[in-house]
Amino acid sequence: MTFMKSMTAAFALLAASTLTAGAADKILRSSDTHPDGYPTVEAVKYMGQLLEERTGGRLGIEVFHSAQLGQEKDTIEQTQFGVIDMNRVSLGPFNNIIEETQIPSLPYIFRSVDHMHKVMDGPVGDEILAAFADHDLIGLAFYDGGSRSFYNSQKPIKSMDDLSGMKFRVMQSDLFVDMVGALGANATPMPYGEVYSSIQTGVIDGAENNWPSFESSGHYEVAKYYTLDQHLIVPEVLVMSKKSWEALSEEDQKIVRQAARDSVPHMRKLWAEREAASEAKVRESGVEIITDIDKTPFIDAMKPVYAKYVTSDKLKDMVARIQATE
Ligand code: GTR
Repeated sequence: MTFMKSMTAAFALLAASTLTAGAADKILRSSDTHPDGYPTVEAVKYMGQLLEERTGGRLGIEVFHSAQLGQEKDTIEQTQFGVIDMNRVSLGPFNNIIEETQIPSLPYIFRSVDHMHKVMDGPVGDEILAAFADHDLIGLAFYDGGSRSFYNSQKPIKSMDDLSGMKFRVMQSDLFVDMVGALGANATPMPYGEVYSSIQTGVIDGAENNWPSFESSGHYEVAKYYTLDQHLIVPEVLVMSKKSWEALSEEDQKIVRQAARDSVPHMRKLWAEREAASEAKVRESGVEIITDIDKTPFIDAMKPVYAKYVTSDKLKDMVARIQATE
């Protein structure tokens, strides 16, 4: 879909929704690429319930799931324009526009999901959320995105040598293009919604993602090899359009921010449950899972990527603080 077409589709859907929206007086429209029931979708709905309760029904949220408003890159632009009020996206599609978002998107920057939580719940996370304000957006909260690993339709990948020359889809981020290149493979940036058919028709050999996305997208039906190299633990983010934000009273802004924060523990619980369920479903379907993989060469190969993207003192300092976080 072209940007103009997706804008038109978004307007049409939003106009229709104002007639049928939920109980609150003012409904904030929120976009998500994932299907109904996915942890991110459910977490934003939960935030909407908190908002309705805490504003006595003045404010609520309607989640447009399943990429109804378009693919992530387009919906981010629509959110900046104020056509969409809220958006739940990966940090990846922000990498080319907000340099701070590159830091938690660096391969192997986090030692574990716990480490990621400590960093993103602390001052570094707050600084990254604040950086959205220079781009017509308000950063509200971070959600979980597990760890991302490579899957493909061709063969079991057990080492970097096996990746050589293969073609993988990445999110639309130069950093991820370079990450795949540094591993000796070729990256094709493309919207999430095009990945299934691109694997099926052999345009690409595979992609990379976490258990819930690998499962809910159906990619596991066409990519039968999943190698748990866990190169990324990239958080997801919930943002609001600055335009929509500025239309709220100061009191309501505080309520929105707090409700977003309060949705995080709920999201983490849903995430843990869905990760286990998705893993079970994928394993049951007969996908070959490769776990005995030495990550050291993968980590070493990322040095030029860090050198290219961690350039300013500000970004270097962020990396140092993340590495020093126990
Ligand atoms: C998922 C993430 C989505 C989207 C997708 C992708 O894990 O939750 O927001 O970024 O990956 O690969 O495009």
